[in-house]
Amino acid sequence: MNTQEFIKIEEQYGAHNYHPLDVVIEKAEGVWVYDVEGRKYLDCLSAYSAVNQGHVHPEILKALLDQAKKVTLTSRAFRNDQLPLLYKELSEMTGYDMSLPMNSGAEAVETAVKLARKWAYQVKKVPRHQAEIIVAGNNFHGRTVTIISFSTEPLYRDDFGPFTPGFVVVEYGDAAAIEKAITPNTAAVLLEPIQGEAGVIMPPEGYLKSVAELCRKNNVLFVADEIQTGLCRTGKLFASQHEDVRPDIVIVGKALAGGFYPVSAVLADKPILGLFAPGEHGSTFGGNPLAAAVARASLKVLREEKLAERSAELGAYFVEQLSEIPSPHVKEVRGKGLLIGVELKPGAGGARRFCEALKAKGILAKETHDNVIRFAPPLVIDKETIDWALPAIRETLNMK
Ligand code: IF1
Repeated sequence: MNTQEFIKIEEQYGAHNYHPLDVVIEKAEGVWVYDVEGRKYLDCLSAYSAVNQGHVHPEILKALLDQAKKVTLTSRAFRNDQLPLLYKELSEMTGYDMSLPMNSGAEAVETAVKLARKWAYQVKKVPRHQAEIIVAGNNFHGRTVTIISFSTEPLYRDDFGPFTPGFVVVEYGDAAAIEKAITPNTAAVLLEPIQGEAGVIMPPEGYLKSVAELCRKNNVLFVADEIQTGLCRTGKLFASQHEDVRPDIVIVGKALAGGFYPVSAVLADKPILGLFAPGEHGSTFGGNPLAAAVARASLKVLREEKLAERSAELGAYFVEQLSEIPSPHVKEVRGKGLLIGVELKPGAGGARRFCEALKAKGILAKETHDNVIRFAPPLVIDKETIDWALPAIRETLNMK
């Protein structure tokens, strides 16, 4: 079947909860993906930073296959030989005492919300069920009803009420707004160190440091959602490390399993994660041996291939080259490591048409929030490939 035939079937039988580019991918390797008609594309989205290690990384594939032949799922009613090793390796790599494994990013965010509330009631002695969590406008933390309850994007919220209470929205980047919003019932501040979906929005220099200081002074937990910005994407293991900030709780997902399997986790020290008692929280697939084996291999690739350093070096180069492209449409080029956004001027006609044009030139990028083209290739990209892409990007950014 060809592209159109696949699209026709998808449109007929699938819910239309996405508006994807009309490219039907059949296989992928490293930074390249191939469609059903054999066309080759540079992946500049990395499945929203889930394949930082590159598509179908051989070492992670081997870990998946070797484990899948042994045992894939035991449930947490019994123990397995992979999860303890993942716990230990996550602790050694991130410096947090403990972790709690889940599957999707949203499930890990929900876990962090429950953990912050539990800490508020048991440790901070906030009156039960009155805990407040401060979040930022234009946040994106997932699609569950509780998470969209604190979204400010009507598209993600409308028609999905009634909403979960207990969340206070403040302007992203304004530490004073957080200080004003803190009450004796505040359990936590939940932030993305860089707002991905909002359009690669970087907070002002020192913002994260100020928020961490405010949290410390007011006995409030600082929760960082590093599901998209973490695991080397921005040039360090965690984006919060660019400001030497160590959040109380860190949420990871996506690249934690290199694009092979949904694996997420909440990281924290024992005084916080030690609060969960048996039976209080869980998941059928959370921490299964296949997930743990894949996650262990994915973390090993991040370390051994020094993907944080690579992201920092090649991201700086990519941003510098993009910034030098003269274009009547570009308003700003911004990014940290290989998480890059090209914001277009309002009169440019929207980022979608530029992504369509890039697709025709063999580059797959995704618009976010109408006017921003996100460039986030797998961190295994090399300078030669960036140089290969630049002329096509230059031409596209100068189209009528
Ligand atoms: C979609 C966005 C990106 C995330 C952060 C939690 C989650 C995500 C910072 C939830 C997930 C994905 C979800 C996917 C598209 C993509 C996305 F456009 F939606 F916002 F990356 F920017 N925190 N982001 O970025 O993790 O439950 O999906 O595993 O829902 O369309 P998940």
